Amino acid sequence: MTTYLVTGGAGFIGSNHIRYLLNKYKDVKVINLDKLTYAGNPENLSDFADDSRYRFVKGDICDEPLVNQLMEEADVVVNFAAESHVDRSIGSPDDFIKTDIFGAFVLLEAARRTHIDRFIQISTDEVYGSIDKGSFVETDTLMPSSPYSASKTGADRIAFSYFVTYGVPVQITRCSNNFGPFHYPEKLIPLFVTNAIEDKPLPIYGDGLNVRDWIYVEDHCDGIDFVHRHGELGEVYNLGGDNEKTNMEITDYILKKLEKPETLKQYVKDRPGHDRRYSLNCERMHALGWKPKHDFEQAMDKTIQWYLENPEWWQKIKSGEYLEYYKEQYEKR
Ligand code: NAD
Ligand code: TDX
Repeated sequence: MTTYLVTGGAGFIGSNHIRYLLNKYKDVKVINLDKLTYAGNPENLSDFADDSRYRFVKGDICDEPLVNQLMEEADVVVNFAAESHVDRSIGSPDDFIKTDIFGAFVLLEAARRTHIDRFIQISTDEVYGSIDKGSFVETDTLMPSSPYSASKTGADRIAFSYFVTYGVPVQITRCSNNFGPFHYPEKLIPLFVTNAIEDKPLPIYGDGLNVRDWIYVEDHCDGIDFVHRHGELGEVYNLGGDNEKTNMEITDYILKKLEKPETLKQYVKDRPGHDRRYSLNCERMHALGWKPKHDFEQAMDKTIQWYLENPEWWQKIKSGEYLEYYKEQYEKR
């Protein structure tokens, strides 16, 4: 029996990862430690509420005593907990520094003391910064350019230092832009899909020609698990989807699929320090035998369909009611 401590498991990728683990492995336990910030929603895992293998703990990864206590039970840590939205990091970076850097440090310190089997730090392609031509390999210089990506870089390198200095069995994954179900509707794809459904404008930053590489969230989860099973300790692994698209291409795809007019496109002021292009070279993962399994268009169609079929999930978030409601529910326990 392996016990996972998954942090940030009430968010988009963390909840998909917990679902992936519980569906794939019978003999696992999963503890989900999540602070339930605006981005955390325990409803994302309501299908596992009665599963004895799953336990939710509301708490902060910066809370040392709590982290120490939970670490005693854990064999494997997967650290998703983070402030994750670039635009918010531009407005108020404080929580990014606290959670993304200090929180990772608290987890690593606890892991150092308890001798766990594995610590997987979920990093991001944004740590490399922008690239006009070619693709980043894992050994390239890190040049993060937003408070978000700089905070993630801090955590990425602190995790590495805990491997080199203390022998904590760390692995680091750097993934590209995810999409799929339970994606918070402040990010490009879920925002544009839900706005288009409601006939609201789609705010395109700058000229709309910034490029992101997109990966279906289930492929990201699969890649993390593959790194755990087959990767080396102390290594970094790029996880890309091999689907580079301009934001305009994404916008056009969504409008066409939902049969909505071009007039919903609204050009707005650019994001300050907006990285032009992210691109990952994933040869290291390919050489190990891993590739994403989902076709981009099929996964996009599945994702759009999920938002069409689950309006109650995103309408609550967009109306702001949901957060207060859930905080109250958990405060009462
Ligand atoms: P998200 O914002 O949807 O979820 C983050 C979760 O972390 C939320 O449930 C939130 O409540 C929780 N959290 C925040 N601060 C916390 C704290 N102090 N203690 C405990 N829990 C806390 O983010 P996401 O998109 O699911 O991203 C998850 C991770 O993956 C992040 O580390 C992010 O940097 C990384 N990542 C994301 C992408 C992407 O495209 N979304 C790509 C690469 C890497
Ligand atoms: O309203 C918008 N209009 C727009 O043009 C939004 C929200 C975004 N954009 C653009 C900015 C980016 O070029 O779309 C692109 C994608 O933006 P986001 O969805 O905010 O993602 P990004 O900034 O690329 O970061 C994401 O990928 C890497 C995640 O949020 C990070 O957590 C992850 O590390």
